Amino acid sequence: MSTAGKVIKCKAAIIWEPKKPFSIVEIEVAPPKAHEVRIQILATGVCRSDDHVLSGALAVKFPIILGHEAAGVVESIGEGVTSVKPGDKVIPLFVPQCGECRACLHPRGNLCTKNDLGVSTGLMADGTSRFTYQGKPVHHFVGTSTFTEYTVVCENAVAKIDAAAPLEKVCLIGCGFSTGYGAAVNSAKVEPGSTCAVFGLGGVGLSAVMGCKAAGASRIIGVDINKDKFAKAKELGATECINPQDFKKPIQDVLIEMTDGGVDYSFEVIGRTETMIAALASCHMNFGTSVAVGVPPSASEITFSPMLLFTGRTWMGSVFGAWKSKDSVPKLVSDFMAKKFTLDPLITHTLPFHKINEAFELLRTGKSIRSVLLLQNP
Ligand code: COD
Ligand code: ZN
Repeated sequence: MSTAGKVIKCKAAIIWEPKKPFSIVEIEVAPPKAHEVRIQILATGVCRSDDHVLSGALAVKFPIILGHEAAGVVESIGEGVTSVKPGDKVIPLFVPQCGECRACLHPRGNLCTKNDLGVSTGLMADGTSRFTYQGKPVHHFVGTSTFTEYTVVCENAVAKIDAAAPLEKVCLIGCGFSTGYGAAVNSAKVEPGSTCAVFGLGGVGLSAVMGCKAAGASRIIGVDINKDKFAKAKELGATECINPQDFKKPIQDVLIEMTDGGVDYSFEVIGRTETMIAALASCHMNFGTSVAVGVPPSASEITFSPMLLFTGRTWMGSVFGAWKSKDSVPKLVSDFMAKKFTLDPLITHTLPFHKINEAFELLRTGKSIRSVLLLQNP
C-alpha cells in the first residue's frame, strides 16, 4: 500500500541534548510539501561533524536528528518536484544547489545560500519541521537528517544517482569522500609532480590523499598523531607519514626541512586552529597554498603572523570539496561505478542502525575510518 501523502511512523535516532547518547525511538515523518522529497534512507555514514554536535563543538537546536552522509530511495515527492521521482536512488545534499543564488551562478561557487550550515535553523525552508516525536517537533540537521528510516529534504538538496549504485558504499559521496577529494582536485587544483601534506588521516583526510594522488602529486606526506592511520594512508597514496609527537620541533619546521622550503599544497583536515596555522606555515612561503577543510569549534579564533601571507602564500577554505552538489554528485557516483576511485578502504565498519552509539564510540576511539549504518538491506 502506498505511503504517499500519509504520515509515516518509523525509527529514528534522536539526540535530546549534547554529550548524551542517541536514543532510537518511533517518530512521525510528515509528507513532503511543495518542492520537497521524502526519502527512505538505506545507508548512512558516521562523520566527525555529527560527533561535533554531540560534543557541543557545533551549536544546533535540540532535539535533533543528525546524519548527513547517506543514500536511499525516493518514497514520495511534493508538488512541483521534477528532478526525482518515487523509486529513484538518491543522495541527500547537506550543501544544496538552488541554481539561482550568486554562489550557484558563480563558476567557482558551491556554497548555495539555501544551506543550513553555520547558524542553523534546524527547520525546512517554510520554518517548520517534518519530524515529530509524540506530537512535538524534532529539528532537522543541515537540511538532511539521515539517522532515520525516512527523512524529508528540499528538492535542491537531493541528487538522483545511478540505479545500479551500491548505496552502502556511495553514501560516502554525500560527505567524506567528496569533501576531501574535491579539496585536492577542485580547491587546491594540485598539479602533477607537486608535493602535498595532509594533516589528519580520517575519512576526509584520506580522501584528500586520494585526490592528491589522482591529480598526479609525486610526494604526499600524511600527518597524524595516531600512527595506526599510516598503513591505510600509504595504501591510498601517501608516500610517507609522520607523527608530530615524534619530533621536538614544530611539525611545520620538520616539513619545511623535508621538502626544501615547504610543500606546494597543504590540507588541514582535523578542525583545530593550531593545525590550521601549522599547515599554513608548512607550505612554501612564496607559492604554497594551504586549504582549510576542517571546521574548528564554533566561536574559536586564530592569531597568526601576517608575514605568513605577505610572502605570497595562499590560504583558502573548501566546503564539500568545492563541488556544485546536485550537478557533481551523480557524476562522482558514475566515476565510482567506472572504477575511477575506490571507497572500500574508507569503510572499516558496517553496522545495523541500532548500533549507532557503538559506531560513534569507534570514531571517538580512533578505531574506525568510516562506519556505515544500514537501515534496511540495501
Ligand atoms: N595533529 C595531527 N593529527 C591529528 C591531530 C593533531 N593535532 N588531532 C587529531 N588528529 C587526527 C586524528 O588522529 C584523526 O585521524 C584525524 O586527525 C581526524 O579524522 P576524523 O576521523 O576525526 O575526522 P573526519 O576525517 O571524519 O573529518 C574531519 C573534518 C575535519 C573534515 C570534519 O570533522 C569537519 O570539521 N568537517 C567540517 C567541514 C564540513 O564541511 N562539515 C559539514 C559536513 S562534514
Ligand atoms: Zn560530514
